[in-house]
Amino acid sequence: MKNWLVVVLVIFVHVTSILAQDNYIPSSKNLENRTWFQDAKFGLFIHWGVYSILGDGEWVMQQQNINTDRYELLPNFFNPEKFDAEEIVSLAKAAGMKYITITTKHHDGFAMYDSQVSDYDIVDSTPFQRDIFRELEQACKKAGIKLFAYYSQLDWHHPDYYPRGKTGHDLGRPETGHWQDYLKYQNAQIKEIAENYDIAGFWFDGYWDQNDLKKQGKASQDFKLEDTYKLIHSVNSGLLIGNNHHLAPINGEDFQMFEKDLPGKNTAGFSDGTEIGNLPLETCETINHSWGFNLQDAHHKSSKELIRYLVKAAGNNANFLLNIGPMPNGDIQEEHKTLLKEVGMWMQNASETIYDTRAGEIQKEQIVSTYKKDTLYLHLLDENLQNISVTFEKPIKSICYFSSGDPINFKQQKGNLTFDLDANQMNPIDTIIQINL
Ligand code: FHN
Repeated sequence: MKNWLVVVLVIFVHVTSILAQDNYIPSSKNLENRTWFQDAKFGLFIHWGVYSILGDGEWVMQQQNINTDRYELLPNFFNPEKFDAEEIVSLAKAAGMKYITITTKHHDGFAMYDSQVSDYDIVDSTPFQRDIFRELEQACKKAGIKLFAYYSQLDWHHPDYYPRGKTGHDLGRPETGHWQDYLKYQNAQIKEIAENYDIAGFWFDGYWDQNDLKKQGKASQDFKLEDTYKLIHSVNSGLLIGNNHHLAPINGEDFQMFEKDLPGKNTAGFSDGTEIGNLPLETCETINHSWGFNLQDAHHKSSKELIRYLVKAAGNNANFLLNIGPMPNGDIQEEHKTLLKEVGMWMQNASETIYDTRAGEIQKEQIVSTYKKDTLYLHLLDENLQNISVTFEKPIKSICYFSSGDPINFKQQKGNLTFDLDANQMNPIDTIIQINL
């Protein structure tokens, strides 16, 4: 072989091995956890912080331009004596949820766990002095529910979150700061959460605060995501990392989430052109119109809407993370408790068609499908449907109504499956047809 060719080959092998090191390879524990995640299908999202006192959502600091020194008064009034981790976990469990994702720090920068890196946290700065994240961790463990930590990378409180991104400009902070020091602070908090709490993973948010500037060609700061992800996986390679950056997955992530939209849709404006990657998927949505507690928001979704969202998410291969915002006293609004119970009642009968499933091949406007092993479940989301005609080529053994078990006569010709529906078997929320293959 010519000398120059040997040199080129050596360089090529060296460069590819360096690249390979940079490419994240999930551990087998991580892959197992991803499968658990995909099987779990349904989780409870909790947005809770000192902002709940103001009853105007989690963006109140930004929306009302509250200076940091005034906002810092809020922890003094935060004493949620009705907070009961076990009650919240049992609400989630009764709803059929398998995990809880709660804000350990939202954009306001206030930590809802006992941070050793800062005293701006629930234990050191409130009269309550209890670590609600620890209490949830214990309650979750008892109930067999997994816990995820939401963490906002955007911070409206920390002085070193500077230069600022697209938000947090009029909050009275000095126009100075050291971005690298903010990253150290952020990573120290993330590390202590990963090390000190028994969690299943991280749910990041706020990356878009800088990235949206970058998209507009303006100067922006780099969160060095891959460093943070490496740090987390070096503490525990099994931890699942997702980031609500509204982009296709980035190296080091383990699941991809969509905000207020099913994968591939963009009705809410957060997923414009967002590619669906090949990681496990999740979609999050509010139970009313707000994430954090909003006193005036009475736009509660119906249990029918929530169940249908869950079914459609499963039919699109995604988990559904349904959000509630506890009140400042720690209690959950009665309407939300009732809705969770109603969803749970539906799950008691139909969870078999949701858990452990993957998206089935039949998807139409009002028909979604899920499958596992040799069973395909057709979810009919229109009670007035009279017959079904869909492309389906796999050989079918039998078809029945899932709830009654009553058989359905069908025809399958040239890859087309047809059958009539019995109006008496139709359900106003979701008529489930079981197809045995
Ligand atoms: O700004 C946040 C918002 O408060 C909330 O946390 C949602 C949840 O998906 N995410 C952000 C917006 O993308």
